[in-house]
Order: sequence, then C-alpha cells, then structure tokens
Amino acid sequence: MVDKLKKIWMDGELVDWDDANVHVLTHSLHYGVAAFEGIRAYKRADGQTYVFRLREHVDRLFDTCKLTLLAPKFTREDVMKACAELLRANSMEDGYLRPMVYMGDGAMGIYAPNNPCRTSVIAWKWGAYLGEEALKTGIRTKISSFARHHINISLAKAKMAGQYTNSVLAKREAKFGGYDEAIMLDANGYVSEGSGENIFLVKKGVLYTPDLASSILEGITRDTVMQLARELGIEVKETRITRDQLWLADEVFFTGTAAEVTPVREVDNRPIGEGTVGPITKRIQERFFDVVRGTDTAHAAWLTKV
Ligand code: PPE
Repeated sequence: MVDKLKKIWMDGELVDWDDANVHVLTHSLHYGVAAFEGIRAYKRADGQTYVFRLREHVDRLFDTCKLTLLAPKFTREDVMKACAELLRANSMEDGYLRPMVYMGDGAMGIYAPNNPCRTSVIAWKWGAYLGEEALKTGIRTKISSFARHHINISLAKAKMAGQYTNSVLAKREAKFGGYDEAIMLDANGYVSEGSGENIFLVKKGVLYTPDLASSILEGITRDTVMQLARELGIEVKETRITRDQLWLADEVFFTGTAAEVTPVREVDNRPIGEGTVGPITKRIQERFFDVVRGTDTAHAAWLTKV
C-alpha cells in the first residue's frame, strides 16, 4: 500500500490526496494512452534533497507525449516546478515522483481527439524496489514466456501506460513461479529488459547491454550507469545479447529509477558467476549510490535541489 501523503498536483493545482480523483470515463483508463515517468528524489549526504536527473525524465515524458500524440497543457518547466513544489508540500526528503499526462473524459471510442489532455504529479515513499536484501545479495530471475513488444507493435521508446500490461503479465508469471523478476526477450529472441528495468551483463571485465535499436526503454539509470562505468575505466558495449550469453555471464544486474542498481544472482535456475554479487556490479552500485545520495559531486548537473 502506498502511504497517504497530503497533496497531489493536478492540472496546476495542489489538491488534497483524497480528492485527487478522475472520472471512470477517463479515456486513458480504457485505452492506455498515457505518458508517465518515475523519478527519485534523495536526501543526500549534505542533508539537502535533490531530484535525480529531473530534466532528463521530464524530457522523456515529453518525448513520450510526442510519440503518443498527447499535447500537454503545461511546459517542461511547469512540470519540473510541480515536482519540486509537490515534494515541499508533502515535506518529503526522499521520495518517488510519478508525473503523468493522460486523456481525460469526454468522448468515448478509440479516436476521441478532443478529450482534455490532463497532467498530474504524484509523490510517494518508495524504498528498494525489489527489497533491501535484493540490493545486497541479488535476485532470482526467469526468462518470461511473454516477449517484449515488437518495435512496430508498440513504442519501445515511449514510457506509455498501456504498454505495461506486458510487464504486469511477465512480472506476475515470474512471481507466481517463485522468482523475483522477469527478463524479457524481444520478438526476435534477443534479450530485451526486465518488466521495469534495463539489463546489463559483465563478461571478462566488459559491460554489455542491449543497444537502443532494440525493444527497450532508453533508461536514464542505464545512461547513468554507462557513464559511471566508463569513468571507472570499464569498457561498455551496447549490442544484441542472447539468452545463453546471459546464462554464461560473469555478472548480471538490472538498472532503473525504482530498481536503482539491483544485482541478479540467478537466471533460469543457473547461478550467474559465483551466484553472488560480482565485483564490477558492486563497484558500479557503490558509485551509483554515492552519486545519487552520497558525497560524490562530480555530476552536479544531474542534481536539482528542492
Ligand atoms: N525499462 C522499463 C520497461 C521500465 O519501466 C523502466 C523504469 C526502465 C527500463 C528503467 O528506466 P529508468 O527509470 O529511466 O532508468 N521503470 C519505472 C517504473 C517501475 C514501476 O514498477 O512502476 C521506474 O523504475 O521508475
């Protein structure tokens, strides 16, 4: 359960949590065309709260709007301000932000071009996505029977609500089978991503991740991790990856705003490396947490003070 906070930002106003309702005729509820983001704010070692890569997340929100033909009534600056305002209104030092642009109620039927385009931002407390233990010891994963959308069936680069039925089904299948998370292959059988994370593997000291032409979300944590790895002198290659390459990897980990850097210790009942958190994963994870909430200030441009 999400813990109730005070306020939610809806179309330019801070409304009380319990009053942040939409009508059941809301078009996006029926047909899934809605753009959304997930952003974290961290209380850093200096005692101040900073939103991590806010600009990039809001840019991706507007990219998703462009891809899905949504025309928000607010600017990027409005949404960025709303995020900070909401954190302050809820006295949040650490939190997760969920901006959403969606089609409101009006006409029904798929077309409905004149329904109002609505924007909201929600904030809630969100601890470790896959549990604190997962960050320390890694998780058990299973390749899903659900393939990721083919690039021309949906919009891999859009963070669009309707697309997540695929993720929910894959995640449930994995959990029902006793695993922590699903790994999805694309329609051609290559490794794509987790239900809500990008994936990386380490082999002989090199970091590999699916390239951007594959059916993956262009993760902001993925980009963060690639930059941090390169700074650590680790070679990074964006390429196609097969299932057996995953099984034979020395290390595997997931990245995501919610998942942060989560080690994967098992894929399809095969231990990855020693079946523990590998040394490169550990170094990247430590560096990541130092940048987002620690003392590292080398990437000040990624931090927006609240
Ligand atoms: N792939 C998918 C499918 C995805 O949903 C996410 C984020 C990522 C990759 C990583 O992207 P980024 O956050 O920019 O590094 N998933 C969001 C939603 C998770 C949820 O359960 O809700 C998130 O991590 O906020």
